[in-house]
Amino acid sequence: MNDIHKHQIPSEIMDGLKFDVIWEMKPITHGKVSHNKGMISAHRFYQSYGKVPPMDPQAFSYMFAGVEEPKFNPIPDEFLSLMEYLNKTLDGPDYNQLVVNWYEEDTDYCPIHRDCLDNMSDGATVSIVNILESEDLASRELVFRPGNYKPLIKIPCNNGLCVTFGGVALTEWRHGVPEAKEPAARRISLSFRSYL
Ligand SMILES: O=C(O)CCC(=O)C(=O)O
Ligand SMILES: [Fe+2]
Repeated sequence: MNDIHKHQIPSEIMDGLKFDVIWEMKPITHGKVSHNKGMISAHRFYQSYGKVPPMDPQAFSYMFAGVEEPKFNPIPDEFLSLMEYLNKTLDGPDYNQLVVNWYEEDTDYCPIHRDCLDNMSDGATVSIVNILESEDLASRELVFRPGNYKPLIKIPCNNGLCVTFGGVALTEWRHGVPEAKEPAARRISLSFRSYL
């Protein structure tokens, strides 16, 4: 696989992912993420489901699950046909973990980071699927930073777009979602991972 691969999720599957239904699943408050400097507030809403990897509190990485009190939330039924589709379609180990991020305000963002690789399955990729409130408003961008002096790779997060990344894009590059520069559609991102 190329390090970043983009493809569109078939409409039969997107039709089963209703924006309003998933928006209702949003936690009440912004969560906290574990960082090398301790727990810091996230600038978006997020929730993790499925396999929770053991957490190393010293690790320099964002860890979206198992913070404070590691616990296992099963992946909600709404997302299972999408996960089965991805597991059937994509090479590599099956996904067993899902982080849902909800971006409400234009100022919500996901800081540039590398995903936690501890206990990630060998040869794993991460797939991020985008669900937008409306196609009439601007889309946010998912940005990859291959290195300090290399140009950024900016991917407009249109509805139904799946961005799959592995190899150095996963293990060495960093990625994030900056604040929207113009009024943007509310966005839900579903990020699938495979942990041992
Ligand atoms: O919302 C996004 O597209 C980024 C999410 C992300 O990087 C993550 O959950 O690790
Ligand atoms: Fe990430």
